Amino acid sequence: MATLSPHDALLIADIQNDFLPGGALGIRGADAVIPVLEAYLHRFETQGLPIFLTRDWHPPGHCSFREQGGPWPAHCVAGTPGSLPPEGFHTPPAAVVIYKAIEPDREAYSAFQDTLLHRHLHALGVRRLFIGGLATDYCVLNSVKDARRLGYDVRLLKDGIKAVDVQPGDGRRAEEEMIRLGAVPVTLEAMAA
Ligand code: VGL
Ligand code: ZN
Repeated sequence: MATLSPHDALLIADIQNDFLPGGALGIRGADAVIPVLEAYLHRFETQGLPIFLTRDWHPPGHCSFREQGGPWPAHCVAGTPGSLPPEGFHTPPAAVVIYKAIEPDREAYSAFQDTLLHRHLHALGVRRLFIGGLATDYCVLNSVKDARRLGYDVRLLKDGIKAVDVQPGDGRRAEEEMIRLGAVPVTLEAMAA
């Protein structure tokens, strides 16, 4: 796999302040993937290929929050500073933003769950999805699972993902599972410019 084709699209999950170091659900080392993801964005943008960015976009009191008995500290409350991409993160004007987990009583890690992503991709004739972002063991894993189930070829941005690792090894196991499901790992370096 070297060059991009007209049926490719980029999907980047949850580049939002709350998932970055210092955020409400800060992922150690997540800041390091930002320049890498920006480089992927640039590649897809210059080739005029579709770009999708997800945002975890919870109402206050979302069921995944600890106060509601969920597993996470409150994070990515819609429209708050923590829900926004970091200052200076370049969002290509043509990128489509997919808001997920917007219902108070439903958790949704996958970019496909309760969203129009599959319809967008289908309408654009996308067959192969390059998937990266945060977090490897939640949004990325579940989005890759759904993408494979829906019949997309998947390339996993190995150098553009980072895990929460609630249990040590969660990220590694998620990567193994995605590869077992047919996702092919790629790096920026290995992709022709
Ligand atoms: C996610 C933790 C909490 C994710 C969302 O989409 O990766 N992780 N909420
Ligand atoms: Zn969330």
